[in-house]
Amino acid sequence: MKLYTFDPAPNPQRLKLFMEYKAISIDTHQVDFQGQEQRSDEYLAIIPTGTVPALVLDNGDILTSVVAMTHYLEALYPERPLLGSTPEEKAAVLDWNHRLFTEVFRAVADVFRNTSPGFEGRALPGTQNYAQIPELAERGAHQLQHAFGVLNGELSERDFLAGSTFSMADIDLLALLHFAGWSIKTKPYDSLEHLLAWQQRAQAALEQSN
Ligand SMILES: N[C@@H](CCC(=O)N[C@@H](CS)C(=O)NCC(=O)O)C(=O)O
Repeated sequence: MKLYTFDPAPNPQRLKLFMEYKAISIDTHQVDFQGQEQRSDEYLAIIPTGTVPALVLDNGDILTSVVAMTHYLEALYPERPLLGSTPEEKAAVLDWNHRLFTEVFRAVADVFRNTSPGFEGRALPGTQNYAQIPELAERGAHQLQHAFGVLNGELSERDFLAGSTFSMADIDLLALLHFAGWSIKTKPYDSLEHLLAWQQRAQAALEQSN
């Protein structure tokens, strides 16, 4: 098995935290984002999506989404489960994964990629060149603030996102807050006390892995 990744990027970060918590190590190649290695002919010959992370399995199959990689790895390494134990927990973790990825990560990425000079003409990851659209950045900023409020409400009712147990849903949200902090300098307002208290709790649970 071989992992192609670039640890500081947000989706690689989700996978990195998952692997650290479960003490999984895999032969890894850190892709040179600075040098645009992910768009090179050599990289595209191995990973046609031109994205990271990507996991090449021993049978040659390639996984290009964190959700698939975590499901595969959890099946191989069931200790310290992060994807839920009961049918309800498993469904809740997947539900949060989908909501956070399609709505909230997307909102932060819309702001970041449609405003940063470094992403001019590359507003979406992958092999195609897309122009920046300033209105998407504006929409993303609103969407993110709305999502923070919704999350604050949800977290007033339970300790962790998917219930009483720390899970991949919490890792996804921790990675998302980190991403929003460095990329678009946005963090939840102090008034969102349940979200901020959860952040402390989830960070402590994550660090128990070390
Ligand atoms: N669908 C992928 C997301 C892959 C993705 O968007 N990766 C970004 C880094 S966070 C990327 O490869 N960007 C390359 C680029 O912008 O050229 C997943 O679920 O992990």
